[in-house]
Amino acid sequence: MAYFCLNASKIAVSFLANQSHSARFAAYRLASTAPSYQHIVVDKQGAKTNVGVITLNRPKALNALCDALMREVSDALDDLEKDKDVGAVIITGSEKAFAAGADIKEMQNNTFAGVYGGNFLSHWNRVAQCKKPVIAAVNGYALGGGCELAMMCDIILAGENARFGQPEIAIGTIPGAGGTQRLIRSIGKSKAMEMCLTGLPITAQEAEKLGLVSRVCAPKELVSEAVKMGEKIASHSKLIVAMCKESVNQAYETTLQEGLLFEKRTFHTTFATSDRKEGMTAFAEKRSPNFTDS
Ligand code: DAK
Repeated sequence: MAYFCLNASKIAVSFLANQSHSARFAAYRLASTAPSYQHIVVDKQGAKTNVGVITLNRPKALNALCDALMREVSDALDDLEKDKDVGAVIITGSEKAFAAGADIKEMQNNTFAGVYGGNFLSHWNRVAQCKKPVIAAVNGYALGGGCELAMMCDIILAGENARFGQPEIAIGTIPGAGGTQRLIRSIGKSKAMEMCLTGLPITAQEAEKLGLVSRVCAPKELVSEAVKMGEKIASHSKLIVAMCKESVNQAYETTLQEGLLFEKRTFHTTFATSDRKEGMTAFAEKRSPNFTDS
């Protein structure tokens, strides 16, 4: 196992010469040096090691999203966003749990004054603010904050065993990281209301039918399928991908007319980039484009 430096300040990369799950994907493991991660593992995967993979790793608590874990996710995203090679990021958990929610035991003695005054968990939004595409690869439980974390991602792939739910109502509170807002935009009012008010989860198959997830895979193939998707995205211009993500997200944030205007202006802006010219020239010359992300 050979180690080499990727980011002098923070990240060391170890080449895993005999990564088993696919000969097509050379897998690299990022071992954070200062500070090291306690609750997550960060890898770079794919044939070109250009897909960042953040694996939530608190198995005894079913990946309950304690404050320290979410801060590590933010730090990892900071690093992967700065990494010029990385074209897409995956957030995943274990086969049993993507995440069973925010850490209830950590929250149980909080007070209104404390959470309101301290702007409790406000850094969670870092995931939704990532400029690079983020894919959630969800096996097992995605409950409460786990479901909300998945919905902060751009695309959700689900294993056949995935369960999505907003059970906060059963512990005397309500969703606090987008469950009452993003769910309704994704699956409509009636089903979102049903999930939030009953607290009962839905299956991966229902989630696919409702449009919450883009595809359902065999649990063991979930991460490699997500990496394949990440590689496809990473094969395009990172600059244009970021513009496209920003434009699609406008559909969530604005009216149709404002969104259409944003899209048109962003489309026009692609004509100020080298990659737009290269992409169209390569098509006309019947060759693959050489994008420079500029
Ligand atoms: N927090 C802490 N520990 C948890 C946990 C959680 N959410 N979920 C599971 N665990 C722990 C259990 O306590 C148990 O620990 P030990 O007893 O072994 O020490 C261990 O994980 C295994 O769990 P179980 O024994 O319960 O396992 P089962 O297979 O029997 O049941 C389950 C699995 C997922 C059905 C069950 O554990 C469960 O119902 N978990 C709680 C699910 C839940 O209610 N989730 C919502 C939490 S509230 C915000 C951001 C986020 C949030 C709010 C605001 N802002 C940005 C403002 C989010 C809030 C939430 O998510």
